Amino acid sequence: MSDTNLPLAGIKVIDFTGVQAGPACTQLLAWFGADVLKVERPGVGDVTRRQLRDFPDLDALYFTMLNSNKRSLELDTKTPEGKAIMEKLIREADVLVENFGPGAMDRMGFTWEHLQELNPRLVFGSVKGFNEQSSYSDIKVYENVAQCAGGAASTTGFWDGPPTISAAALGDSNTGMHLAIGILTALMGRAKTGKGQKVSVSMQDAVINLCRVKLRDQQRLEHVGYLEEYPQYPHGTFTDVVPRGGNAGGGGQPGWILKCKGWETDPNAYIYFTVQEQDWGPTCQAIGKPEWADDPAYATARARQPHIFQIFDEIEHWLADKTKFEAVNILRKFDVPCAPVLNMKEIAYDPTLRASETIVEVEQKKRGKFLTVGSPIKFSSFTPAITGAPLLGEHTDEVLARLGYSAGDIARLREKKVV
Ligand code: CAO
Repeated sequence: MSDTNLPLAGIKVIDFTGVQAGPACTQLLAWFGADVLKVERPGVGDVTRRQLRDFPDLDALYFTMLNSNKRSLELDTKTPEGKAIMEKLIREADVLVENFGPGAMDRMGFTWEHLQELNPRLVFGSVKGFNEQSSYSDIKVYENVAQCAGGAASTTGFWDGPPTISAAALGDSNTGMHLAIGILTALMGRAKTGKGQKVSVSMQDAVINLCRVKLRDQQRLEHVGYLEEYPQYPHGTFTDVVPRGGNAGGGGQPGWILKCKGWETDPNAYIYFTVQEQDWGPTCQAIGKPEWADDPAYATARARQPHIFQIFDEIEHWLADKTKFEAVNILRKFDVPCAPVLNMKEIAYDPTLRASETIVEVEQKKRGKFLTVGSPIKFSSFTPAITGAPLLGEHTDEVLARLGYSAGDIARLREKKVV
């Protein structure tokens, strides 16, 4: 499918975002065909251009992996001329997205009221750490702060260790994905009403949305005093707060991470093993314990739970001479829900993830080839083509010329460091 036929072709997005939460949202819109213009501080740009660099002077992978398929305009929106250019862009845009610290947009003069005056059809997407009603709404927030405020940290990790952060970007990219859904919804709404609206997503709220099963567990705990799928049941103790459950399954099917051949030297020689209620019989066959299938001490979930770790120990004996891949290849034939614990190297070089374009190799100006994520959303009529990220200000001249600025005007603006 050519770029002009992509579903979001013709949608103009001003990407006034930085770091991860905002850029992840606008990158998704760009993949699906929107014209996404990143507005960045002259000479500085998105802070991630310089964060965790692997080569001196090159845009860092942190930046290139969150800003593919976009264009870049250098613009100081705090100067009168810069503000006037931004207003021209807003007048003709469909979407404006920002994720600055609390109050920054208002301080620049871009209040929601002013944005509506400039363009009543504008969909304005905004990310903050906390929502407007929150008593923490004045606080700046990064990923791990959101994971702590959103319930993820208190419920992740082991009961005898501290609250733990997940490596998955529950606060950042997850919030960006929520915002993208909100923006697309507002665009659908605009098609009916002709009016834009403000779409706000807080990082705390987005994390809470993903922690809904823990909110389920809090209520179950209050009703019955225990949580039977947690390792604390039945021998440990429960308080009135959802505990950390280690690697226990979060649904009705118990599971755990189990050692495979080589675990002594390879920190990822493990599989996730699920004891699925409806497939207990085949599971017993798979692990060489057919006698457990009808044994009353093993045959029901309730009977197994008091000695579930003994059962996992036995399964680990069975796994001792099998690699994680060999084990999964056997277990899959018996319908056991399982997977190897894949390390990032295995993911980076997995040929099937390359074939599905979930992981893609992209050409980046100055850098050359690098690996990044492709769209995890697969469509039947197109596959988003992932391109490189823009250099800082790569499209400044082209954008200003289209707005009617002459080469002389642009040179003057550059001299005054407006662009
Ligand atoms: N021209 C002129 N000024 C610009 C500009 C431009 N093109 N782009 C940004 N600025 C200004 C902002 O207006 C702001 O100025 P003031 O503080 O004077 O109002 C300033 O740059 C810095 O903005 P900031 O507060 O967003 O930056 P920070 O580095 O201090 O904080 C962060 C970063 C992420 C903590 C904060 O932006 C935040 O809390 N954002 C909301 C939550 C969020 O999205 N976090 C996700 C981050 S991903 O981990």
